[in-house]
Amino acid sequence: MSRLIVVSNRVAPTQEGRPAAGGLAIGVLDALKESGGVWFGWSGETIVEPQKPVIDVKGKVTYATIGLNKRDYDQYYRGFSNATLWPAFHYRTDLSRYDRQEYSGYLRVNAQFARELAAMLKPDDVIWVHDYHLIPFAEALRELGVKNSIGFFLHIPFPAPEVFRTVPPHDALAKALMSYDVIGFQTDADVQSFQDYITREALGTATPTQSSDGRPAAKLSAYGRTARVAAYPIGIYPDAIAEAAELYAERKAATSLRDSMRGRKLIMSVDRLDYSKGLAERFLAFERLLQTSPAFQGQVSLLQIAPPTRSDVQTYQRIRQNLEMETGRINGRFSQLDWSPIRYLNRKYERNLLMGLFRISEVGFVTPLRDGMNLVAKEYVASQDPANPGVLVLSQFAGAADQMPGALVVNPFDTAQMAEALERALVMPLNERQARYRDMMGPLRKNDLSVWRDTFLSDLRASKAAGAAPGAARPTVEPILG
Ligand code: ADQ
Repeated sequence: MSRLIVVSNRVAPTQEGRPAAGGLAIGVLDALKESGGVWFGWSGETIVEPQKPVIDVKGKVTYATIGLNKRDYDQYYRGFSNATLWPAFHYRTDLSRYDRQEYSGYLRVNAQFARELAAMLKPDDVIWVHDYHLIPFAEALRELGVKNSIGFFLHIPFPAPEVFRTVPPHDALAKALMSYDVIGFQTDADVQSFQDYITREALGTATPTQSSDGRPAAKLSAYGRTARVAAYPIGIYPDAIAEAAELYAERKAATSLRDSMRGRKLIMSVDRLDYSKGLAERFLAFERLLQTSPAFQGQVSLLQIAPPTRSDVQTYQRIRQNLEMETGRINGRFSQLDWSPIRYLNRKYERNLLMGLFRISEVGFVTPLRDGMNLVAKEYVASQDPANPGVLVLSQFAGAADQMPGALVVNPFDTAQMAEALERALVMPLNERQARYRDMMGPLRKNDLSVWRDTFLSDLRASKAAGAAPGAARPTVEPILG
């Protein structure tokens, strides 16, 4: 089998079994170990002098990581990736800012990464690029003459064309995406948004086709290029999570939380501290529950775990301050001598322990305003005790909502509806909880993480290097870079 080359902004910690490893890390690492290959990306460090990739060989997997200088970090990572693309793709055009220099830095880092990787490539390597930091990566490789199959998976939503068009270099970004042979999205809605942009804005064409496992896909042609697009919803390994949850629910940290609840119910939320996750709206819904159904006062607490991320991006500092204020206000309003409504913890926890905490909570409250998939929702369900499962309250705007038929699905912009769903979850009878749990565990097992990885890779391996699509090309306007 040809080698697999994975390219992602951050390369997962090379020590295996690290608790912090998330879905991407686990899924990709398994595939790399199977076929052998290279994992290439930013080391996470900022450097002063330019350097060549640092190579670390572990069995069949070679880790190639490269540092970024301060300017690259500011422009490529903090700037265009996280202050322009991330907010816009999560429909927060109000928070998205555009700066030509930052965009120029984004292209520059992609081109630099492409040059470094090109020097390591063999002709039959298959390249799998991840996420919004690296949209122009294939185009940069193609400019260097690389003919290998290159696939791209977008972990975050692809916005509706009207929203995508608010990002000034939208045309260049769409053209860059079309340099990939396979473009994978989390949901059918994301595929549709990209397809709509390509057919309406880029005047391209779309032909329905099938994925290697028979699921619907489309062949898009535009900018003189052809790519296959499909939804590949990322999954988890539910049985491994269930096992970890059972074990860790009996560890000291989980049992002391349970003891501290003294028979009260627990609503649990875990997110990176990010404005897309809807934390403030969630706190307000919980406040409304306490206000409209006072019988719950003193009887239920919300545990929100949210470690800060990207804390050097200004909008992230603001959301943190706002949440601290809201927690203080709600706790001040309702706390009793021996009970506070919200426990808000700004830290990371070992993954397995989180699964144990999910298991001892009655409700999983996962209400992002927009989310590519949201693995926490899937992890919450997989962690439950089948004999006495908790209830998932899930935002309709998480990609996961498509695949979780047993969840109580809510609109996170509707505080009253969220409060009602919490109440319903807290009093739901056992047989209904069990039925809902079963409705979700089936699909979680059927579409686990290996299915995500294997269907994407088999589509990618089946693809040929991008060819010209006659008649689909049109001249594009190149952005003027400052
Ligand atoms: P994220 O936005 O990071 O991922 P999510 O899918 O929820 O969101 O994944 C977070 C992961 O980090 C989960 O596995 C969770 O258990 C873990 N985690 C969260 N908080 C933690 C904490 N306090 N301590 C330890 N671990 C914690 C992006 C997209 C998502 C998409 C994923 C995968 O934004 O929409 O689902 O990629 O494609």
